[in-house]
Amino acid sequence: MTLKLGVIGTGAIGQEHIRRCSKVLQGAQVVAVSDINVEGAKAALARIGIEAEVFANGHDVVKSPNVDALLVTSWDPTHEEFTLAAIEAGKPVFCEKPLAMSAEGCRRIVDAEIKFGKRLVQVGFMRPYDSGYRALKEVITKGEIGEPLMLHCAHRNPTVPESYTTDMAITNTLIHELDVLRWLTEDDYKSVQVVFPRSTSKTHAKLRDPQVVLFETRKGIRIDVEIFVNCAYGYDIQCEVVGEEGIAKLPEPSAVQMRKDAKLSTSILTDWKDRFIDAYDVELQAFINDATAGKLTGPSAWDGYAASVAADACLKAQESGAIEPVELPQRPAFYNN
Ligand code: NAI
Ligand code: NAD
Ligand code: ISE
Repeated sequence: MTLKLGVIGTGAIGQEHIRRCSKVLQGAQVVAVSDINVEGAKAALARIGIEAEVFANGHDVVKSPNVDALLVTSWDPTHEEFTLAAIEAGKPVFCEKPLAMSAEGCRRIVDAEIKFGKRLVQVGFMRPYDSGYRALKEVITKGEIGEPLMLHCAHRNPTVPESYTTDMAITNTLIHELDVLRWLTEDDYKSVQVVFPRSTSKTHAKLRDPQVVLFETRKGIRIDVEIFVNCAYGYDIQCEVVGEEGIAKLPEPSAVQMRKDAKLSTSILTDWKDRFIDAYDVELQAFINDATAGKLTGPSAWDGYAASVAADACLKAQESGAIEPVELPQRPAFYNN
């Protein structure tokens, strides 16, 4: 059976996901797309070399009788609306991160899904599908470094556009760590503080960059995450776990080592599309398989909600400078495996 997909948002990642669902993965076909930039959507389909119906409004994609499942890859503030519409239509939906702009918005999605009575939402948290993160988790789970005590992490992008503001370092960028570090440590956040070092001259008036986010978890693990989105030199994701008996570090992406001109060097990637290319393939193949089988198993609406509860506390901490509590309610039984 072929799962017929509708894609809302044909920008950078929308095009990447259309390409992989059409040319790389098995069991799906993109039959409809929409973007507020309709000409851009048509040009994207032509570039990728597929034919699909182009709608001016994402809600028409959701309602189309030809569409079995949705990919929401439009701008962050539009995710909640389209995910709620997909649930109302009873169609599985893969929604890029963040699930919504606040915990309150995510909660509306969680409540709608529970009311529907069956999981329909997978959030685009791809790092748990990354082979490096999986290897790191295995080391921790097997007890090879003893109990984790501290994590030192960095999320660095080479540059961001003028439209990217201080809050987006949390809601658009740190949101990946907010999810993956819960998954990695099997723990939840207790409190958070945000501190601002001296700003880089490469930033602009509406973005304080870099930022350092400091967490304490319920088990007492201390986590520091540097977010630096104008780091200039590359796209660089770091995660080091300090345990009682040793230290485990996220592997670097493989790259050829060069000896040339009296230098020993390896290249650093510059784009998230390349850094997590395999993880995106695996997460979407899982969504296609699970949606076809009628049982979603990937990052859930509850995971999206949990990350956004922490994100809300981070946003508060950016403003207050104080240590802010992170108060995640008990997970409903609906989300137990
Ligand atoms: P983008 O700006 O390239 O694309 C967004 C697209 O959404 C644009 O084409 C825009 O015209 C369209 N759009 C906005 N409002 C719309 C509406 N109401 N109806 C239809 N189309 C609409 O942004 P990008 O980088 O592709 O990001 C899109 C989403 O993907 C974001 O939510 C972002 O957080 C997420 N993302 C996830 C990544 C990951 O690693 N999982 C990586 C990059 C982005
Ligand atoms: P983008 O701006 O390149 O693309 C978004 C597209 O969505 C645009 O073409 C825009 O016109 C369209 N769009 C916006 N609102 C829409 C709506 N209501 N209906 C239909 N289309 C709409 O952004 P992007 O980089 O592709 O990011 C898209 C989403 O993917 C974001 O939510 C982002 O957070 C997420 N993302 C996640 C990762 C990841 O690593 N998981 C990477 C990139 C992007
Ligand atoms: C982008 O939307 C992503 O999700 C990337 O993975 C992240 O590194 C980047 O900071 C975001 O803007």
